[in-house]
Amino acid sequence: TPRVFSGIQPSGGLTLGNYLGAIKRFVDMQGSGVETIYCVVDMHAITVWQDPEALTRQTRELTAGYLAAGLDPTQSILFNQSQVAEHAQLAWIFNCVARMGWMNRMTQWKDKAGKHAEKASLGLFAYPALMAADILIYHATHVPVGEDQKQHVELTRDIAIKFNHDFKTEFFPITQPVIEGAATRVMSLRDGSKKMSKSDPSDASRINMTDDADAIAKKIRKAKTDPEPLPSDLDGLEGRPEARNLVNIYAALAEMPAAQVMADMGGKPFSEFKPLLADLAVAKLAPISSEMARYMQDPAEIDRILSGGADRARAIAAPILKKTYEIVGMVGAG
Ligand code: AQP
Repeated sequence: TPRVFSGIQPSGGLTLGNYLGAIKRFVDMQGSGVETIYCVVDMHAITVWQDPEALTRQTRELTAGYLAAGLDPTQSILFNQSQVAEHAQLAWIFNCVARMGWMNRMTQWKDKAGKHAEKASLGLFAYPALMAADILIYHATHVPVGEDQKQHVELTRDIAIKFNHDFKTEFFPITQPVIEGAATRVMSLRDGSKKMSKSDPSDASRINMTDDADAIAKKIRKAKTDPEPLPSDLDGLEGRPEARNLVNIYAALAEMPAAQVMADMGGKPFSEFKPLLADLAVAKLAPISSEMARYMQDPAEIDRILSGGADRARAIAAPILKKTYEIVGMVGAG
């Protein structure tokens, strides 16, 4: 059976980008005859400084977000990365398989380290090797991600191919990225050329999953647009990134193709479209955010779910690590 793995960093609050690009799709894949494993990747989060108390809170909040959005911990495996040591153990092997040049080409590394690469953590540079381990420690076949993570999933494939080649084996599968739907790249509400991101300094650039109805409506009302009304087909969005972004958000929230949104909304000025989008966003997000708040009242229950998930994850990961050590020639693994 296909096995799906994906993760999200507890590096801040969840955004609409994380919800539409990741969580919503994780939930949609659940129970459709595939095995689903979803992770709170706390070890990735600490590649940039995280206040320890904030890391704990954000880990629980992200877990609450997964649950509130409909992830069922009896159907899917849900856990935090640091509880399953096999991720870090396989990552070391992959650090020795991957090449410095491959990491140097990663756009996320270039964006996040910027001109100060010497001051970035070694972990930030090695991030994609840990991500490859996250995926391959389960022999996952499919990885649902947003567009921004495509390059890292491709690197995961390169690592599997090189490992298999170096050790003359076919042990690791060649994983498929799954990048589908209208919202694989949700853009900033202030700048249609930048992705919506939890670490953007401007709060007005994103919708947070914890925003209340007023805040959501205000951010959408103030979202950057151009003065033209909406076109009636997708071609008309060419060269209008802000308009395209709002249409894609609408389509993803309404679960309809973007072309259908254009057919319904074509000709409307933004002064009419934005309130419709705001109402839709509030209707879809408010129940999730109140459910998140409810889960957050019982952190012990969240921790219990994560540790139960970690036990199930470890049961899959441990034999795969053991076999990897054997292939590499580590004494004591056999
Ligand atoms: N704007 C986005 N549109 C669509 N998908 C997105 N994802 C993130 N932003 C968007 C997807 O969410 C998943 C988890 O992302 P992550 O938290 O692990 O890392 P990220 O991509 O670095 O997210 P952020 O919000 O941009 O965090 P910061 O600001 O800390 O870097 C991934 O599947 C990602 O594609």
